[in-house]
This record gives sequence, structure tokens and C-alpha cells, in this order.
Amino acid sequence: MQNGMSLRQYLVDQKRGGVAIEADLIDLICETAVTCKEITAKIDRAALEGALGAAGSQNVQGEEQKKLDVITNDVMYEHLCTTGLLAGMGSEEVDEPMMIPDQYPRGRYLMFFDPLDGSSNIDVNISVGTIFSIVEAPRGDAAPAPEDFRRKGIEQLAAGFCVYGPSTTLVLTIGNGVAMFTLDHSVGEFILVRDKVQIPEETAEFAINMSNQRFWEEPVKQYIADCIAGETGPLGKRYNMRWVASMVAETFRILTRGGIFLYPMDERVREKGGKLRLMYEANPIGFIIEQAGGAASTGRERILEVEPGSLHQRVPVILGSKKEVEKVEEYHRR
Ligand code: P6P
Repeated sequence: MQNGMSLRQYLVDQKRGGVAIEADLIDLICETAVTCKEITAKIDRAALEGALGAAGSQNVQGEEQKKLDVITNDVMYEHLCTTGLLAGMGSEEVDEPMMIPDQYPRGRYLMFFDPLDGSSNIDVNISVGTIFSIVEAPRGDAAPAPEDFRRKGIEQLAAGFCVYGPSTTLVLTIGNGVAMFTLDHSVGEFILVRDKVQIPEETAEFAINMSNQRFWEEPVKQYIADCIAGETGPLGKRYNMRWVASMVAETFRILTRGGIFLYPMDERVREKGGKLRLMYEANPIGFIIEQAGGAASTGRERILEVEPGSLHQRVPVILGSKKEVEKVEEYHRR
């Protein structure tokens, strides 16, 4: 493995090295990378083409959709449904699972995606991203049933996200570690820049939206209070804080220098299960974090073991440096 490889060369090299990845899954990952290239181009030109701002609609979560939420969802659906590689798709932006139109062949995989995570940042030019998760379709290339879209995170074959930031960089796992590919605009290829990414087990940097503090459960209130207490507090060290309000940006930072990200249970959304979505946010990001030696928890259980109740199931999310996540889980056991 050497830096400078293209995404497809990396995947073929992984297969040659013994990783059990089918040729059609390699194709699907490469086609998904094409949609990320299309999306980065749309984002670059959004201000020039009047594509910023609200779409005037809401998603299934009742959240205001940005024009780019809808545009990027259409880019992914319209590109991927023609490839003959998917039996269906689930998207944050669409209430029901999306089926493959009759004029196209179906494939053997299902994909869950958030086409533009962090889109509340898009109008203020802060990093956003595309998150995707791939599982095997249980009925092969036959039309999938609704229950086929409720799958545990441990069933994922591949997961990735593309962060549209100072660079456009794709982060990917196929279950054999985590690799990073930066888009070389001059040739239009994602080029390997890091492989076998490892998250430091310890950290002194937490990411949480502090304005929600009064709604958190006691264990999280206590943990954050102890972080802020610094050197003289029970955790015995000074913590730094970051909050970008874009999970892909926080995750990229944690993969690069460690850290812990928390979007914990919040009284306002208890009956919904939490704020972040399991199938196309917590599961793919959790898979990547675990593959990089980190941990991903609800505070009480491993995220990848959560049994989804619906396509748009929400969960509390606590992920990042392994020992720090274990510390927060210990606060929940007290
Ligand atoms: P808040 C973006 O909308 C998102 O789903 C995550 O990417 C991000 O971490 C979180 O919500 C931000 O939430 O409440 O701080 O705006």
C-alpha cells in the first residue's frame, strides 16, 4: 500500500491482499465517490447559482431542508440507481426507502446515506459532508421489503464519509482499517493520503453543544462538569473544547488527533431516541471509529449493536478515543 494510489487501485489492492470484497462492491464504492465529486462541484458553485438557503420543505425529522439537501439527495439517487449495483436506498431526506425504477437492473446491496450532513453550516461556509453505509440486500437483487432497511451496524460491509472542507477528502472502511483519499481536482481522482488510521486512545478534547446542557442526563452533566474542572477536578487534566456542528468535521478531527464527540440523550428528543440518526449517521461513523481503534456508544450500549426500530431511528452518540468513551460509559453505570 503506498500513498498516491487511486481509490480503485486501493480497493483492488485490498482484494489482492485477501480482503473479502466483491468486485460489484468495489464498483459501488467507486460510483459513490463519483457522486461525492458531483456534490463537491455543486457546493463549490452554490453561491454562484443561487443554490444556497432554504428549500421551503421539511425532512422526516421535521427539520428545515436546505436547497442543497434536496439537490445532493437527487445527485446520489439519480446516479446510483442507474448503476445496477443497488436494490434500494434509504436517505435522511426521504421518508420512505427509495426503490430502483423498473427501467434499471437492481444490484445486491442496500445503501443508507445522509447526502449533506451538517447542512445548517452550508450557508455560512463551514465544512459539511456526505455519509454512506452499505449492507448486503437480504433478497439479493429482488425488490427489498421494508424490514430489509432496519439493519444493525455490525452488518455493514463498508462505510464512509466525504468531508467538503479546505480539501475534499473521502474516509472509508471496508472492515480492514480506515483509509483517507483526497480529491486531486487536476485529474478528478480520490488519491490515498493515509491508510490504517489509528485514533489515540487518550484525549483531552471534547466536542458537545454546550447550549443543551440543561437537557442532558446526569451522567453527561457530571462528565462535562468534571472535564471543565480541569487539573484540580476528578479527571485531573485540562480539557479543550470544539463544536463545529458538523459530525463529519468532528469525526475527521478525532481520526486525526483524537477526541470525544457527544450528542447525548436530550430531554427534548427522548421519545424520538435522541438527535442523531442511527442508519446513516451513527452506524457508518461508528463503524469507521471502531475500525480506527476508537469506540462508539450510546452511553449504555455499543452503537453497532443497536436494533433499529425504523429507517429514521435516532440514538444518543458518544464516540472517539477508546479510553475516554469507556470513561463516559462508566459515568452512566454509576
Ligand atoms: P446542533 C448536523 O445537522 C448534525 O446532524 C450533525 O452533523 C451535527 O453534529 C449536529 O447535527 C449538530 O447539532 O444541535 O449543534 O445544530
